[in-house]
Amino acid sequence: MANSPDLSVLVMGETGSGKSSVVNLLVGENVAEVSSGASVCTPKTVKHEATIAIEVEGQEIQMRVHIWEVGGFNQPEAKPGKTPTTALDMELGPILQVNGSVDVVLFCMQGPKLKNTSTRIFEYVNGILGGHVPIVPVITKLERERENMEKWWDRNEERLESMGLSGTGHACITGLQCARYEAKSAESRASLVSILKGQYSPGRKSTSLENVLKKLVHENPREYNKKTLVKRFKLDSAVAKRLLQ
Ligand SMILES: Nc1nc2c(ncn2[C@@H]2O[C@H](COP(=O)(O)OP(=O)(O)O)[C@@H](O)[C@H]2O)c(=O)[nH]1
Ligand SMILES: [Mg+2]
Repeated sequence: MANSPDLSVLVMGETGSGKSSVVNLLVGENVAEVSSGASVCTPKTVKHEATIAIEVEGQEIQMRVHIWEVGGFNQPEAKPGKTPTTALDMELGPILQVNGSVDVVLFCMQGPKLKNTSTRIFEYVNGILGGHVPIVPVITKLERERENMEKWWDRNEERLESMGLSGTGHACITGLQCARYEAKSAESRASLVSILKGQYSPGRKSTSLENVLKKLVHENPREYNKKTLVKRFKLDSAVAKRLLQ
């Protein structure tokens, strides 16, 4: 556990689930490249910064947020039962080097086309980060939901609960920012900000990514040694040594 005045957020989910759009909503500018149907988006993890005004006990404060759009989930065709990803640990290594801690995971899933891939990716992410950090489902692409976007949750709550995605809050959103959906877009941003605000209690303890990776390394001793940690995860040798202790 570590104290940090800033909030660290991991935005995860399969390619096309709307991660970059969520980042742009939070930052308030188009900083993350949204993939078009034609272009293959980069599988790399990218960091963004946001300053978000929130009210705490009647006072406006500027919440500084480090947002990591985590890549590496670009193999949605993985065979059933196989890990649907390259390696989350490989993505977490560099984040650990730069950031050290994490407060919350926003796990993006497209509501109208909720896929089994998302379920498998979630199980994998949950296996590594679950129990350490809240993993909050962000259901995207809901602008065509009748009445309000939250209705999606009412219909699908049980299904998500059966996946273990419950009790951590949620957001039902659209990542589209166009005149037609202006009100829904503002609502979506407010939902996301509200999740982040909920994690931003003063004096809170952020989760140390080093501890998360340490546990992973110790649970899978055959997979990890100093050489793989330094080379594959691009970790400093001192950090690699600590993880193996
Ligand atoms: N209709 C709709 N399209 C969206 C929404 N969010 C993202 N998209 C589209 O879905 C595609 C993938 O979005 P992107 O944010 O790049 O997803 P990422 O690959 O997870 O980063 C792009 O074509 C976006 O324009 C949404 O809320 N509604
Ligand atoms: Mg993206």
